[in-house]
Amino acid sequence: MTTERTFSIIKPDATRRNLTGAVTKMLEAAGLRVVASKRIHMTQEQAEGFYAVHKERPFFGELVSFMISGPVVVQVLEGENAMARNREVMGATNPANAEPGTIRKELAESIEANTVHGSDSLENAATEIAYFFKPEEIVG
Ligand code: RTP
Ligand code: MG
Repeated sequence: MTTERTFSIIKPDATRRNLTGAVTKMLEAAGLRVVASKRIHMTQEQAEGFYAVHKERPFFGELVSFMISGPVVVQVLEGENAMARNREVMGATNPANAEPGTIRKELAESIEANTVHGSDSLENAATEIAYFFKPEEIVG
């Protein structure tokens, strides 16, 4: 059994609808522990840097605009198989394809305004955590 850490963002569609608690409740119910959390309003440069891997995708500009359209909550989640477990409770990128009981099925508005981000590998998780948090801000 290995305890992992992964990175999560509660996106602007969720903060706008006052759903940060509802999202966090679902993450905790899935066995994930919030070991760092802060509410921020990303700058355009921060969002472009975070999503640099998607730079060539057709939706890049819209994605960055959406992510800076309001505050977000960035979190570090800890638990057994945290990365995969978080992806599972998030559900499919497009809420229309997400399984019942997942965050995106229950709460998301659209493929873009899909309520949460979650790291898709342990390597990316480490990079994404370091992008937003200093080591001393994470309390396990
Ligand atoms: P995320 O990175 O946010 O956890 O989501 P994901 O892995 O499920 O999706 P990904 O393919 O990495 O895409 C990143 C985010 O871009 C937006 N998106 N829009 N308009 C579109 O076709 C489209 N496709 C993706 C979503 O907000 C997605 O979460
Ligand atoms: Mg992704």
